[in-house]
Amino acid sequence: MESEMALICTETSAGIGSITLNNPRKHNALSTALIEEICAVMEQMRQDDVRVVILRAPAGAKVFSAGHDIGELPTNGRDPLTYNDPLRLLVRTIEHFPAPVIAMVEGSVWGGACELVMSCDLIVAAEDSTFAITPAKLGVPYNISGIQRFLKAGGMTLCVEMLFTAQPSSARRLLDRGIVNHAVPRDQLEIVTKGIAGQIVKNSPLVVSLLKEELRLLSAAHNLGPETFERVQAMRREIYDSEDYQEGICAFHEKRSPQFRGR
Ligand code: LCV
Repeated sequence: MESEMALICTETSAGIGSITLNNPRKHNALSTALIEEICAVMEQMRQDDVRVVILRAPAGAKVFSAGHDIGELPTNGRDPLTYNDPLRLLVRTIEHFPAPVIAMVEGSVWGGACELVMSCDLIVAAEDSTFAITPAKLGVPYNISGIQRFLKAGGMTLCVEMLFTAQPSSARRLLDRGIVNHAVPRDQLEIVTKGIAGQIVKNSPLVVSLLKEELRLLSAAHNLGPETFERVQAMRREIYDSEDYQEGICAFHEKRSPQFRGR
């Protein structure tokens, strides 16, 4: 069964649901509208007992997703990445989806889209795809759960480099660190991804669902205390209230390099 929404296309066949980001004009930026479409489709797939979801871009995409829709980031002193930010809702939808979600990555992945991909249960990437974690480039105070996800996925060494430089890293490098499950030639991407999905679909959906929840609970074992949490929130607020935060967004819109002054 195939269907087309404004910003995504979907298909379900033999228990495998496929969601294709389809807003090439904006390089699949994660706008509220696009995220709402994904969440609505995932709810339908949940009701239909879909056993695996593949999240992908159209075949041959140069950009998998450009990350948060920068035009939607607030510039009025409000926290840009709160608990109810659309990306956070999508990340939680994926985490709590009762079946595995596989990110099938082709092209470049930017900022919040890295977090989206890393929230999926498996990542199968084209070997020439790249990943850039960009808050330092844009001047955005990234939120705690997002940083925790990057840290868990990549470990401290790679995480520090990716966060501090904001430069793209190759899928091959991420494969070495165990962040992506497979880095394959582009022409193998769909075959490998569908092969994994096909294996999962053969297994007990109840057990797979239980395993997913157990892994989620076990890997979330180190939580911050309330005081630490509030201290980090206060540090983040200083940034989204800063001139540099405004400058980063402004520079993006004006298509120039930001001039950060540390204020
Ligand atoms: C809105 C966009 C975007 C976009 N939003 O094509 O993790 S955090 O903290 O950083 C978080 C807040 C976050 O995720 O921020 C976003 C991080 N993403 C990036 O830094 C990537 C921003 N985009 C780019 O650098 C380029 O667009 C790439 C390299 C992806 C593609 O470059 P290319 O020259 O092929 P354009 O830049 O011309 O983009 C085409 C249209 O898409 C819009 C962009 O403004 C342009 O719109 P107009 O045609 O109206 O000018 N666009 C691209 N990314 N994240 N809009």
